[in-house]
Formats: sequence, structure tokens, C-alpha cells
Amino acid sequence: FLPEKKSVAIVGCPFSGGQPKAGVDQGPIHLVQAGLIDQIEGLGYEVTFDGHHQFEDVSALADPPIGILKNPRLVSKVSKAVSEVVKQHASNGKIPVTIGGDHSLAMGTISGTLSQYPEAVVVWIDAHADLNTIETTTTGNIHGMPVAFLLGLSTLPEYSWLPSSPPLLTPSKIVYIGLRDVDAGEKALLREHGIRAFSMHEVDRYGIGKVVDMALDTVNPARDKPVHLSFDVDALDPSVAPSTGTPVRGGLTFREGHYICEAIHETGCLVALDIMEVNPSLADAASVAQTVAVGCSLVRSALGETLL
Ligand code: 4U7
Ligand code: MN
Ligand code: MN
Ligand code: MN
Repeated sequence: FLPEKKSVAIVGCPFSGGQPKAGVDQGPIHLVQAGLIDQIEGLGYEVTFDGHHQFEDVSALADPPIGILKNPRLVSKVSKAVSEVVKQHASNGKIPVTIGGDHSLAMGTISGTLSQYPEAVVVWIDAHADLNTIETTTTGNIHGMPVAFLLGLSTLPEYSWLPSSPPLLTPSKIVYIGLRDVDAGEKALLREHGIRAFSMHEVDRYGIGKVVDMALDTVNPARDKPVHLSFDVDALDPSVAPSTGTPVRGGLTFREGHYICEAIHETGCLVALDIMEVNPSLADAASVAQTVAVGCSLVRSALGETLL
């Protein structure tokens, strides 16, 4: 399933509608300005980048809350557009690298990947499970809900473009690493659906090398399935990635985060990558530069940059 030529398509998504803090829409602009495209070309890839996505027609949308869900129609329209773009790039043999933007965009990226590669599995790196349903969400912020929509646990007529019965994603095809801030309702869902998760507790106990092996053994035991890596930078400790909307202490170190990306690259199975939730409006200039640089280096690691 892997493309012959080393080819990447950057999907820049300046979008913040899945959460309330301004600035996360500037994340992709900062990553590109920091030289991300040259850096990927430096690894020997041909890189397509047609400019950041314009979500112009949707901003005027009448979009009152559904229940407590904020911007439900906007998030749906944007994710649907992203899904189509990601699928298109994947069908052209490119690795879509989506840079956010908030994590609600993963409804688009992962559905796009799964419509091109139905057997693909998802490795979700995050402090949070992003598994809240319409019933369990306490914030109404859809960036905390994309996995539930992908699994068909939340359905709304406004999201009918996302198949729910059967859903594109099933519980055995996703694994988490880095969790440490999981809501009570999400914990119940993880258990109920048997979704595999390696929290920071397991990272402490076994070390990141063993955790990544175990995580891949659960979703991709023969290492023969396409892998979509969705990386929320808040998985990293706030000392490593301070500029993000929902930081949680006790996160992955710089090396642990990069190791995950390196190890997934080594499987040769990576077909799509998301780097989400960089918010350059949060924290001081040095912290912003640090977070943007980490975002770029995670991408390079996932695309094959080695230390030696
Ligand atoms: B992110 C939260 F309640 N669970 O649902 C929620 F703690 O994409 C946070 O991982 C979600 O950053 C965080 O709003 C979403 C909250
Ligand atoms: Mn998160
Ligand atoms: Mn997230
Ligand atoms: Mn976040």
C-alpha cells in the first residue's frame, strides 16, 4: 500500500472552531513559516503545498449550539472538506501531513485515510482521549469528541457524511499513548468498548520503547497495516510544548515524543500524519518558538529523520 516515490502533501488547516481559545488557527502558518516544507524536502521527499485551507464560506454559517456542542455545523463542514482533501492526496500516493488547528480536524483526516485505506489503524498520541460523545461531553468543545464521531458513538444529521453504521473506525483499530486527563465518561467508554490505551502510567512502568511495541502489537501485530498517526502536541509535557490550549502536567518528554514518531516511521507503515493543537497565541515568544520547533521536528522524525 505504500507509495513508490517519497511524496508528502501538506494540508494546512488554520481552524479553531472545535475549541474556544483563539490562536490555534495560526498554528499551521507558524509551522510553515518555521521552514517545515524545506525540512521535509531535506529528507528527500517531494512536497506538495497549495497554501493553507480557506474555510471562507463556512464562517458566515448560522450555527447555534446543538445541545451544548459549540459550532457543530462549522466543525462538520470543515472536517468534511479536510476528509476529501486527505483522501485525494492519499489516492495520489502521497502521505498527507495535516497541520492544525484543533483536534476536531481529525474527524476529517482519519475518515479521509480510512476511505482510501479501509484496513488502516490509528495511533493517537494525546493527554486526552478525545472520546466524549454528545451525551458525555461536559464542555461542548468538539476537539474533545472526534474519536466518538469516528467510532459512530455520536451521530447527528449534521455529521451524516461520516458513516456510523458501520463506522469507518472500530474500537480494535485505534490505540492511545500518553493519556493522563481522561474524563469519567470517557473512561467508561474505553472500558465498554475495549479500546486499548497506554497512559503515562504505562510509559513510566515499561518505558517508551516497550509501550510503542505493545501499542503496535495490539493494532498492527504483523506490521502489515497502514498506520495513521494523530499527534496532539499536548501529549508532550508542558515544559516541552507549552503553547497549546489544554496543557496537562506529567506528559511525554521531548525524546519520548520523538521516539514514538521514529518508531512508527521504522515500521514503514505510516500513510498519514496529523500534528495538532499548536497555539502560537499562548505563552511567551520563546515558548511559542520552542513549541513550533517541536512540531516541525516531530514531523521530521515521523518522516524518517534519524539521529545518526
Ligand atoms: B484535545 C476535555 F473536559 N476532555 O472534552 C473536553 F477535559 O484535542 C478536554 O485533546 C478535551 O486537546 C481536549 O473538553 C481536546 C475536558
Ligand atoms: Mn489533548
Ligand atoms: Mn487531542
Ligand atoms: Mn488540546
